[in-house]
Parts: sequence; structure tokens; C-alpha cells
Amino acid sequence: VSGEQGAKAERMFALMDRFLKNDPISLQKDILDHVEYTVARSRFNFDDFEAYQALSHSVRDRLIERWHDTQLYFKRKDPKRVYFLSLEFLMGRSLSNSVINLGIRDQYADALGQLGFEYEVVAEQEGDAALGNGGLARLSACQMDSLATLDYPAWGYGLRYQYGLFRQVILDGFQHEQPDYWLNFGNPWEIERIHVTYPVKFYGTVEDETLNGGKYKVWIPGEMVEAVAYDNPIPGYGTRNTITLRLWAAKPSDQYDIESYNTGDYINAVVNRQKAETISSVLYPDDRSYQGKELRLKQQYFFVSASVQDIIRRFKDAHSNFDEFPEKVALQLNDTHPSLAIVEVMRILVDEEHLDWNRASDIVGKIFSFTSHTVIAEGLEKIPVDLLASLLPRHLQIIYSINFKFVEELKKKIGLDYNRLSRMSIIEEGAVKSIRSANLSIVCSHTVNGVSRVHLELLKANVFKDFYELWPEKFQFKTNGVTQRRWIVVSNPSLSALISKWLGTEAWIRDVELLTGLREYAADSFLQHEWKMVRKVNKMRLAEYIEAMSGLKVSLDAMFDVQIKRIHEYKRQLLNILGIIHRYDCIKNMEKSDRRKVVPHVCIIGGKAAPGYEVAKKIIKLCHAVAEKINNDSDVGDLLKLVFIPDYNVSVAELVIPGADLSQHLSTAGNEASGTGSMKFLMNGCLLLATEDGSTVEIIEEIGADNMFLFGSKVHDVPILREKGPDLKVNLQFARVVRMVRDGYFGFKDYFKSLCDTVEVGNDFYLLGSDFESYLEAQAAADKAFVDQEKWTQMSILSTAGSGRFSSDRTIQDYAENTWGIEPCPCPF
Ligand code: GPW
Repeated sequence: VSGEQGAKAERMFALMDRFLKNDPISLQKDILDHVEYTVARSRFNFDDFEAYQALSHSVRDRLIERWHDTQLYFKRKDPKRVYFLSLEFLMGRSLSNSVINLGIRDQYADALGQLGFEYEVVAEQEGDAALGNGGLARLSACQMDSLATLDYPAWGYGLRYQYGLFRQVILDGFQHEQPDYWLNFGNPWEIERIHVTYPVKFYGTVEDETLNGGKYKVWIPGEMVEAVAYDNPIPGYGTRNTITLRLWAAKPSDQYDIESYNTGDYINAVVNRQKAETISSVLYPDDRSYQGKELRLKQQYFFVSASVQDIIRRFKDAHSNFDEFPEKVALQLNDTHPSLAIVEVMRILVDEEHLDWNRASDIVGKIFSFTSHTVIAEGLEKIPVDLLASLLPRHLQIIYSINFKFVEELKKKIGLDYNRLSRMSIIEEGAVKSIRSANLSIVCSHTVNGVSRVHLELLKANVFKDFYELWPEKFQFKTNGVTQRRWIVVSNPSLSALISKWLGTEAWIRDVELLTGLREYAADSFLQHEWKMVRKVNKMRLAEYIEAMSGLKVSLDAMFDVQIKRIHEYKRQLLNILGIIHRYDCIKNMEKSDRRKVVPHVCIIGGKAAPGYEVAKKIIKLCHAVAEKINNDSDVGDLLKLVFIPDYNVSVAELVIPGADLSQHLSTAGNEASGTGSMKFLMNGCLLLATEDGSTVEIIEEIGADNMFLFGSKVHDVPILREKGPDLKVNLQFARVVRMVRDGYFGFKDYFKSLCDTVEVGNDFYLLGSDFESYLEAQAAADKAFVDQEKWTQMSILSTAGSGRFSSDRTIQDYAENTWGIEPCPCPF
């Protein structure tokens, strides 16, 4: 750069200390400066929370440096980018993850120590960013970490909800929901981009327009809202690359409601404007249930429209020919929630950029890929046509056109098979005419991915069968993974250090397959000893948490037996509780002398129920009722304890997972698309008790069936068992424990009646009765293994050693190479 600009740049460089320094004195100065000038507290008087605020700003400064460099570099190189569209991101805390990825955790811990603060205590001041429900949302977060670490030119796009997932409060054993107004204490991890805004339109009418001899559609909106970008830097590990998660917030637009200003009702007009903000106000707390709510549809379109406008703007900054669009842009749909992006791209290309229909649809077909996360047909999203007609009239027209052309093509291929045609149509003609978001996504994407091998098989055989037969080459699977940075390095620092010590390298943090190197030492008594020590300390940490939370003292010699995940009937927390009742019943009926042989258990259950999901809420209450009885039975003592951990979230998981001996994954086979919790436990050396469902089938291949406790009906048995109808040979033990609940042994007899009905013969859709015997056998096998601590520790080491394939790094690399067609773009500065 020369001339005036060059001189300016030189002056800037001269003024800049490039870059911020990470020695202890610089870090301390930095933290104190932020205490004084950012937090506005005296550097002689600040508390742990203020220390957290100052610390996070100091970390953020370092993130920003790398982020600027990365973004500048991407701009200069102009590689093909992937845009990851998701309505949910469950990021959890940022501080601990950032300092690990920046490689300066220890330096910060020392710096804080010298200022008289303890790093762990300060880091715990941070609240979770809980902009998502469960597995799907946490997967997005893990994948962002991998995208950054592997240097991919990627962007995440989502919604900046003001209220994240509700906080779960338990009163008398019942779940109550409290709003999570997470922004109350400020959020240092985001940067508001007041200049990055886009108008998003709603309602109104569509009119015809003739321009330069061409006929176009013009959408005259009835309402306009402004989307404002909030950027969250996502640092990679062991690289300078720092990518962006851009979340949109809704703000009133200057043109929000022009009419009411003109009618003179100023006050009402201002009040009305505030309504715009409701679009990004609250996350819907029910995963996999679609209610056809207008606000939800508005959220989906709002974030998709702003993202698509942003992507097209970025493309147009460097290109003028849309035929190059597919060489520069890959759009990934995280489930069908963002599927309106397809229609929005069509609309902009055709109505605003004036491309002809075929050219636009050709471009769309090259850029979109879609990942499904569900197995069951009822889980597929539908948008009522009436709703869409009023909210997005032009989009409905476009969907009709896409569908018309698709069905015409289809007829040529399969003839007039009307049943099949109507199944495959994007429009469902039913009592409520609606848009099938999955069909739209499949028709307009070049690739459809499942999230595990079994999942893809089920998609091909059931919900997407017709499409698979039409386009077999579109269907792939990418088994989910989780990031070892958060799930080992951040959450289990002592295990992390131990692994590095034995492998002689920290390289596994980027190249997790190296964990297989532990196999060779699995029987080594020195490693086993250290492994046991690390696990014991983690159990201690968890026991302290349990005591602080519930007052319950638990024995460290007991097996910590954990099930944490959203409460769903298909995940069968009820099976777990009924198993615990059985265990209790057995102990009670045992000769005192036999009790010495009992393996003590601390059963830990945690998870949220969707606020409107009655059965799930009853399961939570049952858990508390059973816990009340067992924990107060001095006759049973330490042999059995049951704890419900309230308000399960990412940071609770980070504490619980490293302290678990056994974890349970009990979904009725064929119901869990993948499951990712199991992978986190596996990485931490926790043994799995599981059904052969979702990704578990692949975990078995890695670590061996003899290294875990498997039970229950297999994927292919389930439909047969259901077909067969009521099993006349009901398991007696099962009948007995259900009867105990029914008869009011744990109180609340009337309240639990309907819950018991869900597992009664003839009604037991999730097959708890059929699987009970096998479940108890697996439990017994786990108990037997636990008695031999040497063997158990070896199995634990082998679990971690075999977990490498379940890193999101592997998943993301596969997506990059085989779905998105993008390449790493490491920032060299
Ligand atoms: F219904 N998943 C989830 F498929 O957490 F959209 N929420 C959801 O709404 C859906 C799926 C949806 C989960 C799957 O249940 C789980 O098996 C999978 O591991 C996870 O998504 C990530 O793929």
C-alpha cells in the first residue's frame, strides 16, 4: 500500500504493540487495566465475578487479534466457505475453552494466583450460554470448535435469543421452569455489529412488475424488522485461526409500521415497534415437536433471511457472476429448521438479482446440504400452508413452483404412481395442508446426511425411502463426534495431563486418533494406579457438588452410575428408575449377610423435560419420590443412593462426566439417531451400559462388546416386537416394580397412574417390559466387573483409547471433503 493510505498504515503499526503479550506481568497488568477501565472497579477492590469480567475481556482482546487476522486472510484468499445454519447452539462457558485453545490457561492461572485469585473459582463465575436444547445444539457447538481448529473457512449463523433454555428448578420433586435471562450480567464474548444489519420482511402481498421487458414478482411487505449481527469469535486450538459465530438479534426497523405514525398515534407506534424484538426473545424449549407456531416460523425465517443476505453480500463484494456462487459457497442445514434458506436464496436470485428460474435452481441445487437428526416420521417438521401464506406469501409461491417442477420430473421417472407422488410431494394435502420441510430440503440439497450409520440405514428404509430409491447417491452419513478440547482438556485437566504424559505428547488434542496409543499401557499397573487416582479426585469433586446441592453424602467407593440427557420416553429414564426400584427391593429382601456382596451404587439422573411434556415431568417426579424413600432408608445406607441433579446443562456435564464410573444410554433401539453423550463419557474413561442404537453400534466396533455392557432388543427386533403385540409372558420382576409404583409405595399414587399406564402390557410402545430382564443382566454384569477394580480400570483406559473416532474433528473433516468441498485455510500471521 502506498500514498496516504500507506503512511496511515505505517503510523498505525508504529503505535501498535503487535501483539498482546502473554508473560505473567503483562497478563496481570492487562487484567488490572480491565478491572479499572472496563469493569470500572478499583484495582484494589474487586471480587471473583469482577475478576471474571476483567479476565474475560483480557482473553477477548487476544481473541480479537487472531480473529481480525483470520478474517482478513480469508478475505484476501477468498476460499470457498461453509456456512453452518443452525437454530440452536449450546456453547456453555467460553472462558475456559478460550484460554485452552489460545494455549494460555496456565499463564492466566499464574497471573490470577499472583493477584490473589483462584483460576477455577473465577472461571466458575461465568454462566452458560444455553441457546439450544440438547444433543443437536451441543453438536453445533462441538462442530464450530472443530471447524476453527482444522482451519476451515467457516461461519456459523444462528439466533441470539435473549432467553436461553429455561432454568430447571425442582420444588417438592416437581420441575418448574424459570426464564434464563442470560444477558443480565453482560456478555463479553460477543461483539455487537451495529453496522451489520439487514431488513427482514414479513406479511404483505406479492405484485407483478415489468422491468426492462422482463416480468418479475415484487413482495410488498406488511412488516419490517431489522436483524443486527452479534459476532462471537471461535478460536481454534493450536492455530491462529479464529472463526465467527454470527447470531442475529431483532430490532425495530425505521420502517417498522409506517401506517401508525401517519395516523398520529405516536405512543402506540413506539410501543408497537418494541414488538419487533420478540422475534429473537426466546428459545423454544421443546426439541423434536412441531406445533406450527407463528413466532417459531418467524424466528426461522428471520435468522435465515439475515444470514442469506449476509452471505450474498459477501459474495458480491468479490464477484459479479452468480455462476461462481457454488465455487465459493456451501450452505449446511442443521436439520430442517433453517430450510427456508433454500427458498430465500431462490427468492433473492430470481426476484432481486433477476436470474432466470432454471439458473437459480441450478445454483441452489449445488450449494445446499442437509443433515437430518431424527429417526421417526412424527419428528419431521411441517409448516401449515395458511401460516406461510400470510407470513411469507412470496415464499409460498416459490415452494409451489419448486414442487410443481419436481413433481413433473418425478412423473417422468416413476409414472403416475399417485400414492408415491403424494408421499414425495413437498406439499402435504391433509386435514391441515402443510409444507414438509424435510422433502423441501431433500429435493433442493445435493447431499443428505444421517448422523450415524444406523441412522442412515433407517432413513433409507423408512422415512426417506422413496427419495433414497430416486436419488441413492444423495444419501450419506457422517457419524457425530464431540470435541476432545472441551470434553477432555477443559473438563478433565488431570486426565488430560495423564494422557499426555503416557503418550509423551499433547498432539492428541489435535489428532485424537493418537489416543489408541494408550491401549499398549492398558494393563500397566503404574498407569492403572495413576488413572484410578485421577478418577477418584474427579469423583470427589462430583461428590462435593452433590453434597452442596442436596445435602446428601455419598460414598466414593460406590459405583457412580449416571444418566444425564433430556428427559424423553424413548430415552427410557423410566427404565433406569424401575431398575433402581428393583435394586432397592432386592436389597430389602436380602439376608443381612448377603448384603456384603452388593456393589454400592450412587445413581445420578439429570435432565430437563419440555415444559409441556407431561409424561417426562412425571418421570422427574418419580425419580424424586423414589430417591426420597431410598435415601432415607438407613437400613440400606450406602448400598444405594439416588440423586437427581437439577438444571442439567453444559457446565454441569463438564463436572459430572469425568466423575462417572458407568453411564447409561437406554434408548429403545432405532430411536436415537446418534447420541453424543456416550462419546463424552467414553473419552473420560467411563464405561457404557447401552442399547445397540445410533452411534453405539459404531462404538462397539471401536472398543469391543466385551468392553461395555450391552442389552436389549436390537434395531431390527423392535418393529417385530411391536407388531407381535402384548407379550403374554410378562416379566414378573418388571410387573412387580411397576405395581410398587402403582400401589403408592413411593406415594403420589394417583399422579403416577398414567405414567404406569404407559408401560402396561399392550401399551408399552418403548418396550420397557420386553427389555427389562436383559437390562438387569447388564446391570449385574457391570456390578461383577466393578468388583475387580484392576479389570475395571483396564476397561476404562481402553474406553478412552478407543474414543478417537468419535471426535467432531473426524466428522468435520469428512463433511469438508465429501459434502462441502472446502479446504483448510490456515492463517499464517
Ligand atoms: F428432532 N436431536 C436433538 F431431530 O437434540 F431435530 N434435538 C432435536 O430436535 C432433534 C434431534 C431433531 C438429537 C438426536 O436426538 C440425537 O440422537 C443426536 O445425537 C443429536 O441430535 C445430534 O445429531
